[in-house]
Amino acid sequence: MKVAVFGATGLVGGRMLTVLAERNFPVTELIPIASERSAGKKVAFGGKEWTVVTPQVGLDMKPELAIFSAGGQTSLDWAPKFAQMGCYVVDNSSAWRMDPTKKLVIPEINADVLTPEDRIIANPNCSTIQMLMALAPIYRTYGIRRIVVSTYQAITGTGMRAVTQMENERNGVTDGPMIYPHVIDRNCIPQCDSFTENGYTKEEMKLVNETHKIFGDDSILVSPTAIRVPVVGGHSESINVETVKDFTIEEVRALLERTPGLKVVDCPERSEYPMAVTAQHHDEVFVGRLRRDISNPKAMNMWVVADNLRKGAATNAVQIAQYLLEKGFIQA
Ligand code: A2P
Ligand code: 11C
Repeated sequence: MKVAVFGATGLVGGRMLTVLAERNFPVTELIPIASERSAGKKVAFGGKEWTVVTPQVGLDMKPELAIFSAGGQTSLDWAPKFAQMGCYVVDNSSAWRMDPTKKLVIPEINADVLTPEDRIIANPNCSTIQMLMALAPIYRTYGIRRIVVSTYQAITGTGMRAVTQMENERNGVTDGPMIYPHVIDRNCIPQCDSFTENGYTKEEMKLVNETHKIFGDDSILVSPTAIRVPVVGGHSESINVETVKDFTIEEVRALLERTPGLKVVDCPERSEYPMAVTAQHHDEVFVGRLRRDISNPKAMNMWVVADNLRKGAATNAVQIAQYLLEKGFIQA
């Protein structure tokens, strides 16, 4: 299959190439797309070097599948053009997620909403994916009334330029470009993405709106706080979830342990719990610190960690593409 990776020189794009290769996705021709500045560069994939092309050249090469991760505006500009010529687009940006005509998919949870007519499919935000991976079995079994979530998000979520900012700070370079409004090294910044009119950031509102869309349930109350931390890879989340039905922690642990894509790491007496450094480079979502809320017997607390570039972005997008292939919507 002719596969385009739009944003192939970026952090997520690079990880997409890795995940496509790891999963033996049937790529016969790779079309790496990036901006004019990168045209002509080479990327390695499947034991060969492939030349980076501009979006127009990539479009003219007529890929059958295109995985986009080059920012919202680029997706708005280009995804419809790719879709119009019959290509399936899996888009990792926020551009199409809340469009009622587009599906927002975490394959383990709601792949069944996809039909052959869905030509632009949205990949959810990284912090939503890992939260809902942990909460989906709880939602199905007990119902969910309210979620209170605080995120601790790695700088790779912002892209290459954020990595450069933190490296500069660590190396004492004081006049480098600033992608965040403040220093990030030795700091926690209570702002991910820009602020909206209600005082919450866009990143926080993604946790609310994408949860409603993926579960198909607007009644779930979500109270989010998103924080940027000086971690290179792996988003962490403290989640308090209030259920509709009664639960026991033992039942919930057993339920999460048998859920594909989740890994329970929860042995406090040995100081074993999920952490960014151990979750990085893995595709699973790690869950631990499971305990009943001591202030509310209808709620529980948990700590959820995942590699933001993998399950939070590239892995989820490639899993969507694998589903399209398995269902015969696209042919190898
Ligand atoms: P380029 O490397 O040429 O700038 P990251 O999020 O890690 O910064 O990566 C963003 C990715 O999106 C890069 O591959 C970048 O290409 C690509 N990109 C950004 N803007 C455009 C654009 N207007 N057209 C095509 N690719 C773009
Ligand atoms: C972050 N979640 O870590 C973001 C990155 O809506 O696709 C991805 C932004 C998005 O800052």
